[in-house]
Amino acid sequence: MTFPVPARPYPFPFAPGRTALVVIDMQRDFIEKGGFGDSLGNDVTRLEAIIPTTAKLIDLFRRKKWPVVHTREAHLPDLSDCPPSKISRGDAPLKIGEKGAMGRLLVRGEPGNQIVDPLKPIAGETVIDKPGKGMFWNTDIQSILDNKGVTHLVFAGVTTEVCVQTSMREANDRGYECLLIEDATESYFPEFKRMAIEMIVAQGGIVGWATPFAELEAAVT
Ligand code: C5J
Repeated sequence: MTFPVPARPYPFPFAPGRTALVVIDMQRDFIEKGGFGDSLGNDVTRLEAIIPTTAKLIDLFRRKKWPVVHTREAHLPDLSDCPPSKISRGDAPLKIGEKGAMGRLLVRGEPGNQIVDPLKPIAGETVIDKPGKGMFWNTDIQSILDNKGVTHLVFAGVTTEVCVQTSMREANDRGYECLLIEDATESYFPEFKRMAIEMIVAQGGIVGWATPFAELEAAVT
């Protein structure tokens, strides 16, 4: 059974009981000063603006007892899961694995690698440490979703055109129906966010659907 959620490019077929929320990389490394995003020269304050809407979205899934998955972009302390090309790319003053204001950048267990307090996972929710931009590469997410009978994914998180879009494209290729919540995702570059959403919904939803949180909330309550 599905019911329609108003969305672009046409209503999203929401499947209660078979839909998981995926919150991508809402970790301090990307959202707070002194983290990885900051070290790359980005204005990180743009990203914290979506925390309240993302919190409402998570709360909606919790109230409905639908699955919530959190991801973190995170590497093993010895960086054995991080390609050298990913470390050397760019001219940032601090590289992945080096010590910043919140510990080693993008390394599991470090303070900067934790999800921001207002969106902290609770018991029973899945937390995936992903070494890539996409959530399927080198993770257990596929079997976790299969075990829960999930066929539909609602996406939130950062950044829209990097880890969110990559994960959504990976999910789309694996047969999941994917809906992006437009005001629960953000980019350091407003134009990239806008264009990423346009790319997702173009050509009849070639990657998936997009809608504001209020449309989903109204449709499911
Ligand atoms: C980036 C991400 N932008 N979570 N990671 O490097 O989008």
